[in-house]
Amino acid sequence: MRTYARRILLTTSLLTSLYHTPTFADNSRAIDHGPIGVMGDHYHKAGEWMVSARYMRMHMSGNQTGSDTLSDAEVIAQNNAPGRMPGKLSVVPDDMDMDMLMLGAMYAPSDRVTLMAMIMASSKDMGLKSYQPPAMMGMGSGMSASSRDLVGSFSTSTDGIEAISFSGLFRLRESVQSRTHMTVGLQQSLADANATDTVLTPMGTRMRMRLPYSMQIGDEALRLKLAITHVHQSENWVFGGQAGGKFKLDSKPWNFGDSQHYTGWVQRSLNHRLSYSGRLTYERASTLEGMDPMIMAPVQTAIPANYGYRQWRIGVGLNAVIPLLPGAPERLGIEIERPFDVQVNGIQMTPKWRITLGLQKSL
Ligand SMILES: [Cu+2]
Repeated sequence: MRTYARRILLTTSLLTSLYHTPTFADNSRAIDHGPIGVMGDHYHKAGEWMVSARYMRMHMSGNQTGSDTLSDAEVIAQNNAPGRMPGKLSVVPDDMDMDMLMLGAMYAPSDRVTLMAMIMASSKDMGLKSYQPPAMMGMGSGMSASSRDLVGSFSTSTDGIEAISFSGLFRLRESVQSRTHMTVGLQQSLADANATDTVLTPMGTRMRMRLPYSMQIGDEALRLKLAITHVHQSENWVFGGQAGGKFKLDSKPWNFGDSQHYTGWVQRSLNHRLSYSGRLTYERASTLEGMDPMIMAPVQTAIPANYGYRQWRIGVGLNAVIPLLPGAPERLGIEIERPFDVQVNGIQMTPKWRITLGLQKSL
C-alpha cells in the first residue's frame, strides 16, 4: 500500500516537473533573454507586448593605424588627403564618447512573428588637440615635425534623433531545448548629415565648420538589417549565437559602410531572477562611401579612407528580473564589453570599452 502511494506520488511529481520544465514558453526567468547588448535576441508569444529602453556608451581614446598605436607626433606626421591644405594632419582626436538611447517596442501578432520598432537618439563628444601647421616648403628649413607646437585643446559635440527601425522576427524552429529565428528589418537614418560646431584651427583661430563624418549623428541612408539567431538551453545554461548585418539600400553623397557581426554568448542562471553572461563578438565595417566637400579639416576623421574596421569584443553581463511597478516584473540588464585585436583602415581612434544598460517590461 505504502509502495503504491509512493509510486503515485513519484509519478505525479514527475509529471508535474515535466509540465514545469522550463521551456521557451515560460520566459519569465532572467536567463530567458540574452545579454542586453544583443539586439533581437528573443521573440514573443502571440498577443504579447514588450517595451524597452536601452542606454549605451562607447568610449574611444588615442589613435592607431592598422593595429599599431600612434602618438600625437606620429599622427601629425601623416599626410593630409591629397590636394588639401596643410599637407600634414594638424588636428588630433584625443578621446570620444558616444551615447545612444534606444527605445523599443515588440508585439507578437502570432507565435511565428514578432514585430519590433525602435527609435535611437545619440550624442557624440570629442576632445581634440590642434597643432601648428607644418612649415611651408623652402621656408623654415631644418624644422622637423616634432617642432610643431600645440596650439590648444578643444571639444566638439553633436546630438539628435539618429534613426528609426522596423523589423520582423520570424520563428524558424522551436523545441523545448532550442529555438532559431530570423530578423528582417529596415532602418532609416533620420539625422541631417550637416551638423556643425566651433573648432580651433591650426592657425589658432576659432571657426564654425561642418563636423567630420564620425561626429555626424546619421548619414540619411536606408538600410536593410538581417540577422539569424540560435539559442540552445540546457538546465541552468544558455548558449546563443547571432550573425547579422546592415546593408545600405540607397546612396547619399556619403554613407557609412555596411557592417556585419557574429556574436556568441554563454549564460548561467543563478536563480529565477538572476543570470550572468559571457560574450564574444566579431564585428567588421566597410569603409565610408562617397564624400562631402564641406568636410575638409586637417584631421583624420575628415578623410573617408580612415573608416572601416574589424574588431573583437569580449563582454560580461548580468540579467535580473525585479518587480518595481505593477504588472509583469521589470527586467534589468547590464553588459560591459572590451574591444581587442582592433584593425582599422588608415588612421582611427582606438575603441576602449562600451557599456549597455537596459530596462524591459512585458505588458
Ligand atoms: Cu521582447
